[in-house]
Amino acid sequence: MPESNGTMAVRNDWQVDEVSKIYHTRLLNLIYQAASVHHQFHKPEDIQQCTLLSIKTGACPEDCAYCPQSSRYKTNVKPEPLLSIESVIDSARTAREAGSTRFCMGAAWREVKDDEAFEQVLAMVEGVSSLGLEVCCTLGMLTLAQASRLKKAGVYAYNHNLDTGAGYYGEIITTRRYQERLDTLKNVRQVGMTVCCGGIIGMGESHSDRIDLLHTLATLEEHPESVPINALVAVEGTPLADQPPVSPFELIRMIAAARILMPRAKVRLSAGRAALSIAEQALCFLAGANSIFTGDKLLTTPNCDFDEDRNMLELLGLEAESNAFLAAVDKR
Ligand code: SAM
Ligand code: DTB
Ligand code: SF4
Repeated sequence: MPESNGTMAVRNDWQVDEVSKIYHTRLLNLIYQAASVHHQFHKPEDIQQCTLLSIKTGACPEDCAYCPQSSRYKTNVKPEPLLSIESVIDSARTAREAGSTRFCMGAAWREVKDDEAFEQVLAMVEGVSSLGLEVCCTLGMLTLAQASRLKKAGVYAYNHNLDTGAGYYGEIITTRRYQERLDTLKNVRQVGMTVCCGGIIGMGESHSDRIDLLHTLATLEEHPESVPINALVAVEGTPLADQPPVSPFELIRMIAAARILMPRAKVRLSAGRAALSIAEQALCFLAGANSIFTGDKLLTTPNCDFDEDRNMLELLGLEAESNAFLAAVDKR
């Protein structure tokens, strides 16, 4: 609802029927509304580039039906132990040189344990953060004490996705509850890390499951600063391997709705981008997406070609947020 000065208020008291109405708006109308919100709250030509690195791959005890890293499914992912601190810092340096301003380390863990591996992750965080990059981690569930140690080591954002609506969650994951995800998000908030939380479409969920996910995210006490919207990458061997690909227009709709509901958030066009044409990605950006993952790999699946991404951004008149950012870091 516009305020008297013409700007939109940031709300976290959305009702499900309001979210539903936004979600079901005629597509071009929805994109137009989302673009207006985007222009009010962001510099629309800025796109943040982020790099993902799987620091510990595969052999995860969880049963997330979409995930090639679960030990329960026979996929092509080869389990790898925790990477060395030096190799992670080297990768972060390369990512920085390639224009990324955020570096996200992912581990195929159900939860963080208070062990030697956690100490090593804390050292990785310190190293990456000293390069001037926004450090993001996604390591599974966290206690308050673990969250606090990560924050102290220099973590800027913690990624922990709700993945889908509460009602559909049990169809996708049985080894941990929705409430446990919310508890981790609460711990992340409490210690002052920023929250990165979004979901996946294309897992067989209904429109109303997506609306529930958007509603839960947009009614958190504080909106996540970062909302990744993923389209399922259907990986052979996982229970969702045969899911038909989701239409790019559904992804665009989801991005637009997230942008309208959470105006200040960075909305990230995440997994599934490699299947989109430039024209489809352009609509995602118009609908309010302002971040992408670059580099040849996401965590375990292929991503877009780096040079093609460069050309796309130039073609669309978009800028990697990094330029100004890196100049500022270099002057420090
Ligand atoms: N193990 C940690 C966890 O589950 O929180 C961190 C890593 S996990 C791979 C991070 C997120 O990646 C998941 O929550 C899910 O949203 C997304 N993801 C994983 N596999 C995917 C796939 N095949 N397609 C789309 N998104 C996926
Ligand atoms: C998120 O929402 N998407 C990224 C990031 N957060 C960690 C991960 C996507 C993973 C896609 C499957 C893979 O490459 O293994
Ligand atoms: Fe494990 Fe995370 Fe994959 Fe679930 S999404 S199986 S917790 S790595």
